[in-house]
Amino acid sequence: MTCFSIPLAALPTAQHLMKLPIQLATWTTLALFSAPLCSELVCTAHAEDDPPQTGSLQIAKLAEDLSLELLYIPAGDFLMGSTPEEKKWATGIEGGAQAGTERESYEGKEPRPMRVAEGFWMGRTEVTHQQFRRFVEETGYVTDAEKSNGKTQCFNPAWTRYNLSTQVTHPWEPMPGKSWRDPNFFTPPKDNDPVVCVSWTDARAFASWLTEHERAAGRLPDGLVYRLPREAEWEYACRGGSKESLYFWWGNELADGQGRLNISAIDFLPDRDQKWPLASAPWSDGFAFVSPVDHFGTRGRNGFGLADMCGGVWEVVLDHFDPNGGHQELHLAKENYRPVCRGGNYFDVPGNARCAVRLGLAGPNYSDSRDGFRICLGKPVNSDIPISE
Ligand SMILES: [Ca+2]
Repeated sequence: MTCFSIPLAALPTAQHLMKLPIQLATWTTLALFSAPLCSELVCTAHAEDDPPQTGSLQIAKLAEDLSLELLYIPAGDFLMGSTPEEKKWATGIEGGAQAGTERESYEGKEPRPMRVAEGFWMGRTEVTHQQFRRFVEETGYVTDAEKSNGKTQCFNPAWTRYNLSTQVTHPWEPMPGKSWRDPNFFTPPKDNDPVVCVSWTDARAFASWLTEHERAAGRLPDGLVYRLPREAEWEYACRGGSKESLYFWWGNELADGQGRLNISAIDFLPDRDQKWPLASAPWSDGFAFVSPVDHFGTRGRNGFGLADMCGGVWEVVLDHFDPNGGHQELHLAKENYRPVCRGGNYFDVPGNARCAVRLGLAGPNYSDSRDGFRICLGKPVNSDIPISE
């Protein structure tokens, strides 16, 4: 077995790192201070009997030169949901979310104490274009958007603006022929961009492949699988270990978000002379669409070392949507199930990129150029959910 389990507390300081040769402890440091991880380094086996500690690193090796990193998150307690004050902020002048909709009610009336009873490893970043491409190259997998009559929702460059006084015209439209390979951004996707235009079904297929891939290589820890996180696992991970009910993983202050996340900021639309009309972050994050994963470095990582939990792309989770709030354990709808997505996206205003924000997608085969995913490594919980409709 060649997976890693390195306690965060054992990390050398950045100054020490400059003087150290490449060794086991340096691996974790590199994972936390740079991205992507230096995949050319040789993995060193660790003692599997050692219990993992917060921040312990697990590496799935997708190819000789391509890794996917996950960080250990111990069992723990957190508060799911948001206060009435937070909901009010979200639709206020700073939060910028549209007032008068049901959207904030999906977070539940008040924060509820919840426990994630089992530790797990969470993807350090969203799954990248390159990682997803590797999966497709090895398996020939066809995403929902690429199937006959398939379509995904992409940005329409002919869109001019919101017309809030008459009919709200949205810039995202169903577009046949578009897919994760070409999400209709203004430049081709880059290897380190988060993959988008993938459905809940596609995301689960990636996770299933990764489980088998790592099992075949002898790297899959006993009793664990790669899968989408449960909704409770996602929100617990997003809050970064905080026991408080905070708007963002860094706190309640929007200004402290500068340099931490990719949301609808004052960046201009490509080839246009206007910013996003609902931009509510008074700074540039450098990107009108997706940014490379972990672009914001240490400042963009939460208390568990996870990057882009708020903003970036929506991250679909395992649970089905309950409009009354998320659940501590996996929630499955009896019919007409709609996967939950979390965290907001590059186009969202700050009020829609909070830790508590949650939406239900149209269905398990729906995809969108704002939606991606992050995987975790944990005990299996979903063996009875069909992989596709
Ligand atoms: Ca995200």
